[in-house]
Amino acid sequence: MTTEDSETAILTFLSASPETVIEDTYPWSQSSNLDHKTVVGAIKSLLADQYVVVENLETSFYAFTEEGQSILDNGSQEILVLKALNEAGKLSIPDLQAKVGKDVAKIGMGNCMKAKWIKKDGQDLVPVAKEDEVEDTVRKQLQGLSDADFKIDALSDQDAKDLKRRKCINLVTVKSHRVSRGPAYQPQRVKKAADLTKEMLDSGAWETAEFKPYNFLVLGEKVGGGFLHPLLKVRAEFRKILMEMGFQEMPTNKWVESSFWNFDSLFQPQSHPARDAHDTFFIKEPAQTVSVPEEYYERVRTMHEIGGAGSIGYRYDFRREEAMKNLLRTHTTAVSSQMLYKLANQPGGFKPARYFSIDRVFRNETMDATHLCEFHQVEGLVADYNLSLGDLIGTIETFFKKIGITQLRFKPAFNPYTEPSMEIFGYHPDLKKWTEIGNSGMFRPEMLQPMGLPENVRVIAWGLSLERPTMIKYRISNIRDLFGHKVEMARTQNAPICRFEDATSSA
Ligand code: FB9
Repeated sequence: MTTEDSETAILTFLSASPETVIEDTYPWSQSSNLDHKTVVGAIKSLLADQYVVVENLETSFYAFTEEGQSILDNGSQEILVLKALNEAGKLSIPDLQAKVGKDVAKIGMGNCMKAKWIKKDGQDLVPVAKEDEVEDTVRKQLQGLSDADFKIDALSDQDAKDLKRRKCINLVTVKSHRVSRGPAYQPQRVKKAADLTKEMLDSGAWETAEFKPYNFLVLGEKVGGGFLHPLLKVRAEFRKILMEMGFQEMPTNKWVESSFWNFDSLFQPQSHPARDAHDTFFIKEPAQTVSVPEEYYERVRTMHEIGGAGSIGYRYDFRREEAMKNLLRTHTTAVSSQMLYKLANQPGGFKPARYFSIDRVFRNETMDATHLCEFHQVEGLVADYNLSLGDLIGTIETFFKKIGITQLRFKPAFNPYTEPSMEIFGYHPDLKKWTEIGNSGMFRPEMLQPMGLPENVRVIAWGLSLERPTMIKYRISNIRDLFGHKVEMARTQNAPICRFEDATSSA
């Protein structure tokens, strides 16, 4: 039975005469074999188009529980017990339970005892009265209720209380309606047009058609669409900040690099521990890179082997085979080296530049709550004449102020490709503690000179991760809840917009 069927049944019923009324949809549905809920649904829709007018009714009445229905059908538990005892003459409790069932025996015995219909004889129970000598009050009350059409006032409060206590009846309240013809009543539902169609325009039917009124209050369908991962929301903020600071993004879409650009061009010796498979993912196929700029390669080899630019180099045999190994880049600094090389060898020669990169890097690390074997590195560099450590610190301060960290401390550190190098610590206003927030340094002349950069060009650079600030921003303690196959989609869907309080203005 669909809502349409109920609509038709209602409109047909009301078509008898203008005065015809459905006094109460609840009994009317029962008598019309319609499900009351569907009838109510149909009335709501007919009401919306004023086919009918309704008056809301609320009817409460008692309804039998299964227990109540079974007492009405088979008699109360006490009567069933008395009947069983009279049939057997006397019964032990286990035998009685076997005969009438545990629940009936338990409730029946209690009420029979109270009514002094039975008594104990040692372990046995014996009947004192015949079941037809006594009155099955409960059954009688239930019968009375049924005869009185379950009306509330068919039972005294006490009886109602007793029958409820014995879980024989429940009070049911039904919301129903008194229905009569409405101002737009018609014996058949005229489907209102929801859309103006080409056919209607061609046929002219639009002139007479009745259109459904627009319901501007109705909520539109939830627009689907994607959700930016929290990491990408923070990345978008960092991009905006770095571009505001005049930096342009480096192309980082190539995750596989040669050891030459990832390590050798950064003056990182081929024996450096980070260059073995424990820390770095080397590519099996293709294992070797196709080519490197040969002249530049020679200058890098020379710098590693015997130095130059005031450096004594590392005094070892630089192996081409090692330099040509393909790997998953361990830092986006591998892209910085290529951009600096291009900067030095571009037509018209070197021009000052500011570059940044934000993309994935891979390190063969043991995974824990804050480390995966891949993360997103954020790196910034400024290449210009006579830059100083002060310029580096100033640039770093400017960046972190824009993400809300104003108090910074710099701790001397070591990187193979920068000297001096500094770890960056910041006081995090929310965490209320000093946190390591990055690393930085001035690229070594041994790295810059072979590229062909002018003698007095200095390159300052710093780096941090995207994961750490994102975990702090979105209060995520375990990195596995942030990144990877275990992430709950809901977390991404409900992640708020990322906005960093730019502390610059409040400084
Ligand atoms: O991101 C890191 N910490 C951090 C950053 C921001 C932040 O909160 C913001 C305010 C909201 C909170 C924390 N770190 C760098 C510090 C630590 O988490 C560190 O334990 C882990 N580091 C990663 C490397 O782990 C092996 C973070 C990652 C990192 C470290 C160094 C660099 C880049 C990323 C670099 C560099 C560099 C140095 C010189 C020249 C060029 C690049």
